[in-house]
Amino acid sequence: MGNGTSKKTAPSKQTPQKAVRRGLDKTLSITILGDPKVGKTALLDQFVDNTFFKAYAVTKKINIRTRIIENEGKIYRLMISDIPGEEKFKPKNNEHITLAHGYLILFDLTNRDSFTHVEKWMDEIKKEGVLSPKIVLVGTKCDLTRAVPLEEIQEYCTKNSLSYIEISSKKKIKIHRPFFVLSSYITAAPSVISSVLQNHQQTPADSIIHNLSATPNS
Ligand SMILES: Nc1nc2c(ncn2[C@@H]2O[C@H](COP(=O)(O)OP(=O)(O)OP(=O)(O)O)[C@@H](O)[C@H]2O)c(=O)[nH]1
Ligand SMILES: [Mg+2]
Repeated sequence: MGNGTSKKTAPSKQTPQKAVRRGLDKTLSITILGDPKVGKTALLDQFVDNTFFKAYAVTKKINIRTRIIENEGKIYRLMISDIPGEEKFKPKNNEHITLAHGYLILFDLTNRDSFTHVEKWMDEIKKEGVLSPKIVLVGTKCDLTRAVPLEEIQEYCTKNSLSYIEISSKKKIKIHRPFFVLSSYITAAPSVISSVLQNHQQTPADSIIHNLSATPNS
């Protein structure tokens, strides 16, 4: 039909989503743990949807959300599981722990018990036999008057080699950082992690976070 010389069709324009998918470096599974009402869902709502709800709605089953981020030149899909804090709504199996690449353990800075219970959430991970779990500790509601002194938290973090970040989902303070810091921690080479942890013994928690994270301030 005489069309042997016709030009090949130009490649179809890629949607940004497709481009991101092609460049996706890895999916990282992150599990958020902590007592009831510490602000797990509020952090996720703010991180994924840029929203904050003043009214408390108890989480009754695992709430899984995803967000794509670019960190240190790589693109990651974060698959984030928000676990009910209430014992009676706890998931029946432990996949949220065994299959996670890393964990955010949240406590409420205005609620001392929720800080004391961090140890319990650490044990939940340890008892599943996760080797060298990547955990970032997050103190929530820093817009309110604190009931847990920073020195005490830092002492705990040094003892347990944890990075620590204080956030407010209500006031949008540092709400991205836990996810970027944990992503860096999960994807870092073992040699980098060990130097990060050594640093951590010597410097205030937030400067470690600054070193780790090539991210926005919020
Ligand atoms: N002032 C203030 N309130 C907050 C903040 N984050 C969460 N809250 C409030 O704390 C309450 C509990 O927050 P949630 O995110 O629902 O708590 P949760 O940890 O998901 O609780 P469970 O689902 O029961 O495990 C809600 O009323 C939120 O509006 C914050 O940064 N500042
Ligand atoms: Mg919740």
